[in-house]
Amino acid sequence: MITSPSFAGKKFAVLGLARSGRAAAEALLASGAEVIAWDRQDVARAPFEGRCRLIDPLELDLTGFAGVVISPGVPLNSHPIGPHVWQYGLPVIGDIELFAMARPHLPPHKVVGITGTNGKSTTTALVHHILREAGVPAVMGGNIGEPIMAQEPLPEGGVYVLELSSFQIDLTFTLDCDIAAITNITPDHLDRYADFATYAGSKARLFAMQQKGRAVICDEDENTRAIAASLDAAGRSPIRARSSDVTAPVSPSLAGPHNAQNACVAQAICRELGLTDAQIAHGLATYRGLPHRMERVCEAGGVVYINDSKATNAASAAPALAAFPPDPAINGGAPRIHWIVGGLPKEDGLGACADHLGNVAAAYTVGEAGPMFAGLLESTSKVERCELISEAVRRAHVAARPGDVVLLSPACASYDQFRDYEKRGSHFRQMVLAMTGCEPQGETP
Ligand code: UMA
Ligand code: ADP
Repeated sequence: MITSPSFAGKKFAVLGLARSGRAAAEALLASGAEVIAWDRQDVARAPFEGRCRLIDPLELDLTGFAGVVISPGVPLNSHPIGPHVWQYGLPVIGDIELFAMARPHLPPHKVVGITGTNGKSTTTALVHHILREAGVPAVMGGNIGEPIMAQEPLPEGGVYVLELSSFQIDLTFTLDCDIAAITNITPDHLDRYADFATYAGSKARLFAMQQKGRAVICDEDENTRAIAASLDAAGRSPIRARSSDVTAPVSPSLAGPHNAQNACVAQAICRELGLTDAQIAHGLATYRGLPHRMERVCEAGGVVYINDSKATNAASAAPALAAFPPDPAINGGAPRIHWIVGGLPKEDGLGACADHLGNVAAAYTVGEAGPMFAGLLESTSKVERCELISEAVRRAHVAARPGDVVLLSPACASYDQFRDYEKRGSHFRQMVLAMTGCEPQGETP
């Protein structure tokens, strides 16, 4: 775990004790800080029974505290913790800020921070993979995998590759990334922000926090172009990455135009870190994808089942729909996708998915957004109102013909029926394996 002498003897409250909060509290305790911890769930508090004071910071006089650490899942825009803490002139911070505070005591290293609405995890995992293949000590953390404070510090010359969600950036104030990068900005998480401009502004703060590091910006949408222009105006010369920049062959796990965007950002980051084109080309060619992103679960009876549970907004589901166009050699060129869509809605319409409905043989609507999607799709596509993913898989399995694709790419958050997108994807995978009788193809988280 990452600890720091700078936390010793200081007093921190930690609200939220799931993955990131628990790691933050453990790191603070191990560093010799005084920790007051809280989570509304008993099960999350349990590991800290008897080890620190357990009390909701909302009930505390925070005079003398160094800061309050909250989890990214605690909604800063509506939760009373913000106003309560700010009245004491204290910062509300997250685990990434703790990492930033611990950096001066870590062996000399570099930090790469990657944000964007879509493609953060893929770009982060890809940079991490390219570095590891090139023999550079590297870890990835942040919004992906193990929380960063729970990881072992890297030896000198190591690179911390951090995926940073807007929620995490909102809780971070001094992270000076050696390289900060962004893939794209499209509407998302609008329940957590006053409007789209505020959400986009949150992403832009990653670059504002840099002191002398480089910025890598894929400027293929107007919002990222605006960030690049503001950095130009400040004399910062951002590196502009474009999908067409990647000319080396990439692994099948990086198929599709959306992954070209991720690959070009990863390539620009790795060049800036000093890797050779040959090292980068090797990493791009050998990358194996992440679970829940266009993950091929199995093929049964000529039907391919794809788990794209991480597509939690319309912009990320659209590339999945675009990936399987009708083929004249398959079922006379009929649409092939049996699209399982819905969950907790984030947007009112179909967004970029509307451009690819010609590829959809039938839509199986699920979750809270099910009726909305059914209403939007009924005039163009066959619609089956299912409510549950298990029912959707059952009906799609019956309807799909050889050459078709059963695709979970929900364009919605999962929280109406699942703890997170990973649980939703794992549930889909289990349903598919049970329905088809396929063997699991290597268990994923
Ligand atoms: N809680 C309270 N009181 C409240 C609200 C919440 O006590 O009023 C508690 C909850 O009971 C829970 C904790 O606070 O125990 C909230 O934790 P969390 O949801 O932040 O969960 P973590 O396990 O710490 O996960 C977080 C990120 N979660 C979110 O951003 C919502 C994970 O991103 C991240 O991987 C993890 O830290 C590791 O660092 C997940 C995510 O869905 C993957 N991210 C969003 C996305 O990718 O779209 C941004
Ligand atoms: P994030 O971590 O930003 O959510 P991921 O790499 O996990 O991004 O991908 C999430 C979803 O978005 C997947 O369904 C994936 O197919 C899709 N996706 C990945 N990269 C992009 C991109 N650059 N543009 C649009 N969609 C993308």
